[in-house]
Amino acid sequence: MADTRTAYRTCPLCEATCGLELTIVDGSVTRIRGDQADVFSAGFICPKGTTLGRFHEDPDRLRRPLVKTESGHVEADWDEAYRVISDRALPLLAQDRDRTAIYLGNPTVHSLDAMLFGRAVITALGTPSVYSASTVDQRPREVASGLLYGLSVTIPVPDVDRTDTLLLLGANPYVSNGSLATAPDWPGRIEALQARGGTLIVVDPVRTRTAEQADLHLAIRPTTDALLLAAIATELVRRDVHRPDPADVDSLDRVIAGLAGFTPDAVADRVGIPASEISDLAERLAESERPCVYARLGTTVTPFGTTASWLVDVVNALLGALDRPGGAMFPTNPAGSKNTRSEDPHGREQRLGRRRTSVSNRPIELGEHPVAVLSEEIEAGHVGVLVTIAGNPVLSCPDSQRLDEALEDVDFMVSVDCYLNETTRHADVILPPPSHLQKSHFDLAFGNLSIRNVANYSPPVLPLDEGELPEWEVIARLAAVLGGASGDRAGAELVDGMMFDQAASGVLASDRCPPDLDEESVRASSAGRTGPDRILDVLLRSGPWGDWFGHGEGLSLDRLSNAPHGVDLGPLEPRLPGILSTPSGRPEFDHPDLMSDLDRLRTHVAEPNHGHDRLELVNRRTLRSNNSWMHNLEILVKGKPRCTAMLNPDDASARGIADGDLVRIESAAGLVEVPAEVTDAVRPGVVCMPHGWGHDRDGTRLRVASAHAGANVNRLTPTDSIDPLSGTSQLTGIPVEVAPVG
Ligand SMILES: Nc1nc2c(c(=O)[nH]1)N[C@H]1C(S)=C(S)[C@@H](COP(=O)(O)OP(=O)(O)OC[C@H]3O[C@@H](n4cnc5c(=O)[nH]c(N)nc54)[C@H](O)[C@@H]3O)O[C@H]1N2
Ligand SMILES: Nc1nc2c(c(=O)[nH]1)N[C@H]1C(S)=C(S)[C@@H](COP(=O)(O)OP(=O)(O)OC[C@H]3O[C@@H](n4cnc5c(=O)[nH]c(N)nc54)[C@H](O)[C@@H]3O)O[C@H]1N2
Ligand code: SF4
Ligand SMILES: [Mo]
Repeated sequence: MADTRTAYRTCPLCEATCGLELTIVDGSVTRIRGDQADVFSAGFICPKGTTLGRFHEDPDRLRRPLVKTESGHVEADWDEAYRVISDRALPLLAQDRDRTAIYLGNPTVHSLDAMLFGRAVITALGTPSVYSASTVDQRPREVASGLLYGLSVTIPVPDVDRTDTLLLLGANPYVSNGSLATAPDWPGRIEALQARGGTLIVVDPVRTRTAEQADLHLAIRPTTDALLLAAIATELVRRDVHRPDPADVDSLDRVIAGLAGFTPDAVADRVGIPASEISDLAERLAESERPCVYARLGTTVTPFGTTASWLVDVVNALLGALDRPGGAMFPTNPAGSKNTRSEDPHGREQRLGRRRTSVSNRPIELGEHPVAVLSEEIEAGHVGVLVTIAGNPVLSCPDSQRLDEALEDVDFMVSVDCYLNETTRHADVILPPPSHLQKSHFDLAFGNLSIRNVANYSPPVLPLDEGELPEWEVIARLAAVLGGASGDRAGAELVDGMMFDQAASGVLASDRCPPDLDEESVRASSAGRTGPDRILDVLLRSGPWGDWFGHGEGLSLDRLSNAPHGVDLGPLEPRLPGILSTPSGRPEFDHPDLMSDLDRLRTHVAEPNHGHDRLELVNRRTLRSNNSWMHNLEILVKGKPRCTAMLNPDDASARGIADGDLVRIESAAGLVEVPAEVTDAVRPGVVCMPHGWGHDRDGTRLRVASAHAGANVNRLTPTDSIDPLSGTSQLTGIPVEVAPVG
């Protein structure tokens, strides 16, 4: 008799946090489908979510540590791997802890273990140089939030379920399933918006799946969203249809004065949208009862990412849509976050650019070096020891060829990763986590970004196999070794104890801690648990919906463990001014660091439009990819190649390029060759490639991915163009030349 069971868990692959229903027969996952009873996703799932069983079984997925030798990477046991780290890294650390760096990749945010224990590695390393995928992604949004609201985690999200006019810029949630706006089933939610008579407007140089669904698609020129938003703002004011919160009128008036001159007429040619259409767009937003503006990746990876993010909030505020149901609202993280902990709205003044990198003087914001400088810092000899956790910067970071070469110069590199891939092949030691189905899951980060307040915990679905360690322990042992302790179970327990103490002391320091709660009771309540689950329990119980260790009805890990489909905490509620942490106690719309960027924005109006000799390169995502790392699953890569360059028919015929021809794309940084896909979905002057491909390097162990290698778009992106406010790399609107090969 087969042993068949059903398990439920949240998908850890992307921000949509879909509930999954897994059928497990004799210890193997035989089916994954959407969990119809999940309180948030109600059965929605995408093709990636069904592959977690295949990922678990992928023979290329690492089960044992690898140590680099003269003849390549060889398996080692855990003790030996940590001994190599201690033998090789500790002498380097003893010389100079400043000559160290860490890179944290995107899946860190999706891993409870890595979220909680990655910090211990940073502390143990004592490094001043933290890098992450944020500076090739959302950092401008966070920097804008830091200035506007006092905290970078205070990010407004679109209230998709209640809006009646949604203006989406630089986002393709039909494919990406959303970002900085956690919502399973974006397609269903957008269709529901339209079914209730609402409107979707998409601004994107490409007619994406999302744009196809839109009531109106405006094909903007890349990098110019800040100009469009400025023109919408001036137009709302000119028509006298703005309706801001009275408390914000003064600061918004100063912004409006600063925006004078950014009229629809003035920006139309540069943004590539007729002035009359910009004016109509402003009118549509103003006439709507519950408008909402939301912008994402296409607007942040530009030289004006921070300014665009700011102007999104300015337009929302002018529309009276900020912090209002149906507008752009602030979630309340059930595991707590900086914006749930303090009742005091008055924070310190924030200023940008106080710290700078050593080689090219780039801003270090929110404690992180822009990843664009990693290669130059290595070249300058500043990185003796490098740690990467869940990242593949050799594919995901600008001028990837240069970084690939620079990594050879790092004295000692250790990676915590599931694969021997383009990045980890440089590592002296690779420490593999178990598969996602073997760890517990809770989305610590997405509670800050969720369009509904929801809490959902998943225990591991499959046990660890012989010789595997939980991910938190892999990372905790690494922290222990780098901190000079032992790299065994005892070392991990030491680090675990320290991380728990930190969380427990946070409880007692909280404004909301009941007066009779003492440290003893906090400790006693977590008895029997270790690792991330123990810390998570403390965070939940002391969070905004917490049970305060038996003082109320609220959330605890026990309660969530008994709710496999999640706990719905209701729609978002207005939170201003309570969550602000600014000197004025209001949003600082006229923050001087933001206002002072308007002169630079003015010069952007006058910059020449590319589009004839030189095209502008933009990026896309594909439904069956997840950044760079799911291409080793046959089911996701089979069929026609997805790594193509989409070209407008006019641009293609002007170059003698036919659909399917191999083309050469060349930028100041490098060149790639990919098949052309001729389509009027891209606006003239634009060429569009997906990111995350290029699995053609030697020394990897990705048998399926290397058979579907594709080309790496980041061979074309330069390191020298960044948003000077946030340090984020420009990845879109890169000038390129495109020609047929041969
Ligand atoms: N299937 C899949 N889903 C994913 C991922 C994945 O790799 N695959 N990655 C996940 C991650 S890490 C993230 S951050 C999210 C990102 O999710 P989204 O923010 O939705 O980003 P993209 O899907 O890349 O869509 C960005 C859009 O911006 C457009 N664009 C480019 N330049 C400009 C511009 O200058 N202005 C405007 N207005 N638009 C522009 C592009 O054409 C593209 O359609 O997706 C997540 N989800
Ligand atoms: N040109 C261009 N470049 C881009 C983008 C773009 O749109 N265009 N998008 C940017 C964005 S938004 C992002 S977020 C970055 C992503 O950039 P990265 O985070 O650097 O790259 P990923 O491809 O997500 O690599 C994830 C790595 O983590 C490993 N991994 C997966 N799950 C786990 C886990 O649970 N634990 C551990 N320890 N390892 C795990 C995988 O094997 C892989 O090596 O790329 C950025 N780069
Ligand atoms: S949309 Fe994202 S969370 Fe949902 S199943 Fe797909 S990968 Fe998983
Ligand atoms: Mo991302």
